Amino acid sequence: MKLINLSRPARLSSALGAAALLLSSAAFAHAHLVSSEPAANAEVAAPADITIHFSEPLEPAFSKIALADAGGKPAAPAASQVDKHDARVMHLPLPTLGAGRYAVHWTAVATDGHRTQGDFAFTVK
Ligand SMILES: [Cu+2]
Repeated sequence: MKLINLSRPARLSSALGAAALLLSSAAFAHAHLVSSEPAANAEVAAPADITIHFSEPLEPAFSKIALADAGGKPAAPAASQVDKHDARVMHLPLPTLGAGRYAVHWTAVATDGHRTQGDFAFTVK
């Protein structure tokens, strides 16, 4: 009787532990923005490209960066690319940008198929 009473909470806590592990590994597998160049809200000289570092490797086919000018028009004709040497990094080559504020929209699909996305802006002096 005493053994059964002791084993129940033990089983329950190990089940909770397994569930917590599953949850945290699923959350960990999402690709989150770690840093970017230009940084969010930075004021910079016209950059040659936008580079975003993510927490997880990306699926190149479904991940992208788009850039819009202050009027909402696309400002970068080239396609973004996942870095050949580090799949956690994505680049968008840029034409020479005029002064103004630009909005970056990124979509990142991690290797587990989970999609994350976000926006940030920067200003070209
Ligand atoms: Cu995920």
